[in-house]
Amino acid sequence: MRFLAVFVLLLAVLSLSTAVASTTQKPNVLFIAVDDLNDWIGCLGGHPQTKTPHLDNLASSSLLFTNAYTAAPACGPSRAAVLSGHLPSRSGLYDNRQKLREVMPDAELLPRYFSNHGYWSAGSGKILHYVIDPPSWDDYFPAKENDNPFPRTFYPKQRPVSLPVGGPWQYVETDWAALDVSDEEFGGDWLVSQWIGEQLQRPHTTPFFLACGIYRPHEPWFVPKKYFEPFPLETIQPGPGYKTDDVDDLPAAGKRIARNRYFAHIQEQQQWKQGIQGYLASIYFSDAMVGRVLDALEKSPHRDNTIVVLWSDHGWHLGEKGHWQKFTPWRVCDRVPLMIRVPAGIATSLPEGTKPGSVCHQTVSLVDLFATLTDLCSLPPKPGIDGRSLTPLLENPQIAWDHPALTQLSGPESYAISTREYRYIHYRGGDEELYNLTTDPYEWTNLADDPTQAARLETFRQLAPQAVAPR
Ligand SMILES: [Ca+2]
Ligand SMILES: [Ca+2]
Repeated sequence: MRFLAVFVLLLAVLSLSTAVASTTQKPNVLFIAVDDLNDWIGCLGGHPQTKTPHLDNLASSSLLFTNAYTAAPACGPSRAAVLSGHLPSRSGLYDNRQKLREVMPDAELLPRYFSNHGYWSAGSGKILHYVIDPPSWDDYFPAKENDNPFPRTFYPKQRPVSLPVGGPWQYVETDWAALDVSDEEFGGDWLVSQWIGEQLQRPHTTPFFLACGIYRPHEPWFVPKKYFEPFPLETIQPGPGYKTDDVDDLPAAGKRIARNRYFAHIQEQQQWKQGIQGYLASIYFSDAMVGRVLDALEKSPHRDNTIVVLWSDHGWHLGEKGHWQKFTPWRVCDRVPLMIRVPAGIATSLPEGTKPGSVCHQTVSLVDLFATLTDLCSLPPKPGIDGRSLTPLLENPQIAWDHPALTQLSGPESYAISTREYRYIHYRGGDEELYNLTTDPYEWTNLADDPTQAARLETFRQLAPQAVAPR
């Protein structure tokens, strides 16, 4: 009897230790989303005045994708696609006015999927579009019960500060200013990076999926004044993709999206340089906040078994094609920063990890992240999702990869398709554009009416999304 009791106890200890070993062996995930960060960052060769030392440093220890595209050029549908694994044309979530849980009431989002497979999932800051979606997380800062992802943030008392209101159409947050506050007094992303850093540095008994949502450079471009200092107003230059007569060769549907009231108003108010300065300062601030998180990881016991993914939900126009803001089919708005770092020896599907400083020019989509992360963490593939694991590219960024990226505009019939060499745009009503990225990375010359491109246009038409979900 005593022998049996000892035997049972031994079995229990053995099975417990096996369970602990098998869970602690799984890699952790640090999932960093930056809001409205376009391709101006240093490691993508963007705006010559951008300062992104920490992003560039992360790229030098990661694999950087130079042709990663968003599933939609707006916060709500882009983030919903990443976290659900479903493109807008599948889910029916096309624009910011649609509520996630009205469109996808039962979707098991990425953090919940990780939780359901033995992970502790937590987040801070903006990961979904202005909601936390409490059932998707084990923990959140601020507390998930309030369903508000933003911690306290300093705002000037008198607003607008810099850009007068042009009319009721103007988004209340379109404004910029250097604030006379410290990072800590500013709060916001500083508090998010503080909480994420604390989670990274404490012991964990289960693997973690930790999501860090950095809100800048989303508007308003209010950040502490020290982030404005490297960008004196008299030195400010437009983005490298700006060209004055660029809209002339767009079809009518393209012209309607391109020139918007914002850019005209900003130019009229002589605030263009100030706006660019505010965006550069906000990028520099967000880079510093990402740096705080990465420093915390560097000093944490989890450094060597944590996968890092950094992505932006979509890009931004600051005058390119006469446009200010987002919601467009062009590359400055649809191409996004994406980097993935996998340390060696932690992912069964990628034993060597990613090669530091490697670069992949193949076309990928943010919707691929769901399948990629479950693959890297040896979780069962989620059935029925869009996208595919990028692990083969993480292993060898040069391999053939013919998977065009679909970026959906605000409805089923308007979209852009990106390959490594070309981009095709289709608008509801039938207008089209075509660009050769090899010779024309800023999409200045629309080739849709060029008779020599007829066969290529036809090939792209065949790639139109099929069986699209209604809006
Ligand atoms: Ca956004
Ligand atoms: Ca043009």
